[in-house]
Amino acid sequence: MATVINTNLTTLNGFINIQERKYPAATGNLSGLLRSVGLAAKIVNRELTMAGLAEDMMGETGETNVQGENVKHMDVFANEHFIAAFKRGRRCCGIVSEEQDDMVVIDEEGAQYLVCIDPLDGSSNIDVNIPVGTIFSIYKRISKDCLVTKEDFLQPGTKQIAAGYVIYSSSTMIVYTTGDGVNGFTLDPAIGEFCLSHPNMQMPADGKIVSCNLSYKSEFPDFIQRYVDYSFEHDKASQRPYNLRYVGSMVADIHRTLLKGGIFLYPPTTDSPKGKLRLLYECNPISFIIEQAGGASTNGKQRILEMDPTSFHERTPIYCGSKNMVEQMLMMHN
Ligand code: P6P
Repeated sequence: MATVINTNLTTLNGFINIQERKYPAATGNLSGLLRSVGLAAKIVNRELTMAGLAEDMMGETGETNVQGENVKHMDVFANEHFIAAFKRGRRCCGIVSEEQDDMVVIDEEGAQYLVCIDPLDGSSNIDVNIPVGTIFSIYKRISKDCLVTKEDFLQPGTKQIAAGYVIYSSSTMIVYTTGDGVNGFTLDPAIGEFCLSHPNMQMPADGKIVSCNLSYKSEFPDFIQRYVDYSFEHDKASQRPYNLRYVGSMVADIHRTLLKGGIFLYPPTTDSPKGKLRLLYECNPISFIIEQAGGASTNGKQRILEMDPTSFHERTPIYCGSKNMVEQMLMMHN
C-alpha cells in the first residue's frame, strides 16, 4: 500500500503569508514583524532549554527592574534578543518593554508599528522548571513625521493590530491574533519551525476551574471574595466546587484557561492596590486574545481593552476567561 505522506504542514511563516493575502492593502510589514517574533521566540526557547546547564543563565543578575523585581539572567537575554529581532526586522519604530524603564525609540524610516512586550513573564519560575512566557502587543503609530512618541504607546487595547504570547513549556507554542480569530503554533525543534497545531482556538463559554492566588483572599474586594466562596460551595447541579488551578505564571494559567475554560483572577491586593499585572504588555494582549477566542476580560468596572492607559508600566486588576463565568462573577459585584 502506498505510504500516505502528510504534506499539509502549515508553518507560522506560511500562515502569515496566507493571512496577508486576505488583505489586498497589506504591505507585508506586519507579516515581517510577526516573523521577527517567531525568530526571537526560537532563540529564547533554545537558551531556556539549556539554562540549567549554562551556569551563567540561571539565577539573578543582582539588579532590580522598573517594577522593583529581581532581574533574572534570562529576563535580560530575552529582552535583548526580542529588541534586536525587532530592530533587524526594520518594521518597528518603538518598543515598551517590562525590562526597560523608558520606551526604546527606533529611528526606522517608514516603520509604522510599535510593540509592547513582556519578554519573559514569570521568570522567577525558571529555576524550578515551571512554564514561562513572552507576551506581546502590536499597535500602529498615530504620530506622524517624527520619532515615536509616548502617546503612540498609550492607545487603548481596542486599537491593537495584533497580540500574542509564546509559552515555553513541555512544548513551546506561539498563540496570536490579528483580530481574525486565534491560532496556535507548536515548535517542531527538529525542523526549527512553528507549525499550526491549534487552528481557530475557541474558549469554552463555561468552565469549572478558578485560577487565583488564594493567599491574598482576605485582601480581595468583597465581590471577588463572594465569587471565590461561591466557586467552592458544594452544589452538584452547577458542578461546584470548581477546581483551583494556579501556576503563578500568567501565560501558563491563561493558556490552560483558553483551552479548558475557566476564570483567571488577579484582584487588587495590599501590596498591589491597582493589581499586579501590567496593562500594556500583559493584560491588553491577553484580553485581545481571550475576547477573540469568545471569552471576556474586565477590570471589574469595564472591558480591559477599553481602558485608557496613562503610563507605560501601569497595573490593573484583571478578571478574564469563560464568558459565562466572568458574567457570573460580575453579578456578585452588582
Ligand atoms: P503572584 C509572575 O511573576 C507574574 O507576573 C505573572 O506571570 C503571574 O500571573 C503573577 O505574577 C503571579 O503573581 O503574586 O501570585 O506570585
